[in-house]
Amino acid sequence: MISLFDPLTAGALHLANRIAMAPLTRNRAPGAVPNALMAEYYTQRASAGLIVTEATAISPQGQGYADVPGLYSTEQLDGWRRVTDSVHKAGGRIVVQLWHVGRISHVDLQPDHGAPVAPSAIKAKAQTVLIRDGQAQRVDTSEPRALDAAELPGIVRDYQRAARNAIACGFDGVEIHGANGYLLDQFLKTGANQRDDDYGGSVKNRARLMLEVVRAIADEIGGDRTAIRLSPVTPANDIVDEHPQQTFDYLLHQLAPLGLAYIHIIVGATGGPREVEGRPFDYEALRQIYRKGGGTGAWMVNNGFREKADAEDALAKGADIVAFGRPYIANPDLVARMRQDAPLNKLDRDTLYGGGAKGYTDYPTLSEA
Ligand code: 8OZ
Repeated sequence: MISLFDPLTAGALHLANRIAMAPLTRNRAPGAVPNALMAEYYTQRASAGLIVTEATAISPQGQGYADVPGLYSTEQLDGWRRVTDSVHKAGGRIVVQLWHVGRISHVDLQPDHGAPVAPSAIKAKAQTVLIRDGQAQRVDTSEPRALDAAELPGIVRDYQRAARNAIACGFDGVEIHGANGYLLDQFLKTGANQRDDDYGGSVKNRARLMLEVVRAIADEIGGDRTAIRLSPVTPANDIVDEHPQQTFDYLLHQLAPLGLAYIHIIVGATGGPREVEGRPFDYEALRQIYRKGGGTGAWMVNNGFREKADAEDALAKGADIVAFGRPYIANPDLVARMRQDAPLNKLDRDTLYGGGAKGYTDYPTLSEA
């Protein structure tokens, strides 16, 4: 039987174990610049087989929340370099999650207070976070404008440049955020995409932008350092697809030959149940399509894993890596705790988004408890 503690090679990534730290938005990068506190937080979690950073904006237009980091300015790259150096010194592996929020943004976060961009001018029934008078505040997302097809090559180049930046500042690879109702998921799914050009309508057209981004990044840094996160049926950020199985079967068939490091699947509703009412999905069939198409990347699963037995059951059913989100916020030494069957620290929900060290770098390890 495969254990969570067995090593694994995923493309060019050599992981000491199969426990990944899932990407987690924590809003502790004022000015969008990664800082020393973030380096401490990630370094505390370096015993994970792989750390996937919080979602990180590829461009100012890709920003949609207060105090999330970016990967496009010199200052940001210098900040990330300190994070990757420190994680590597502690023996860890770290990839950065590349993010463009699309319509999940607010004019106050956009260059020149412009409208957020989207496949179509359809407003999401969703909220984002702004800082007003020093306080984090939830606000409705702004009305987006539809992207002109002529703007899309520039967005692909922004992703490609961010991937190049990622390698330049020491990341082991990148994970493309293709999930949770952000730009690439908006193009992919019928609920947000009503375009009538080459980027809308058929599955092939809706998947085009995502596949262009994956191929451009794989060309730039190697497929074996490139990964993607997908959420076939999540309702997060007001996203829906009429025929998710058909959409994702096509997508995984196209991703299979690209030699990616791993495919990261959010099972069910992000942060919620793994079964979504009215949205059945066959994940096993999806993995088979990827494997039959020649896909050699590791299969990473995520969402609501907490118990070791539950995670090992996922490995027994064909997953290669399990990504833990909330347990990693509260347990920097999650790997040691799982190894020893030690109890987990309790999550403090009040300190998830924004703030400082409290609820971020002050969760105790076993030796401190
Ligand atoms: C929680 C809060 C803000 C953003 C996602 C990047 O859902 C996020 C996110 C999560 O993928």
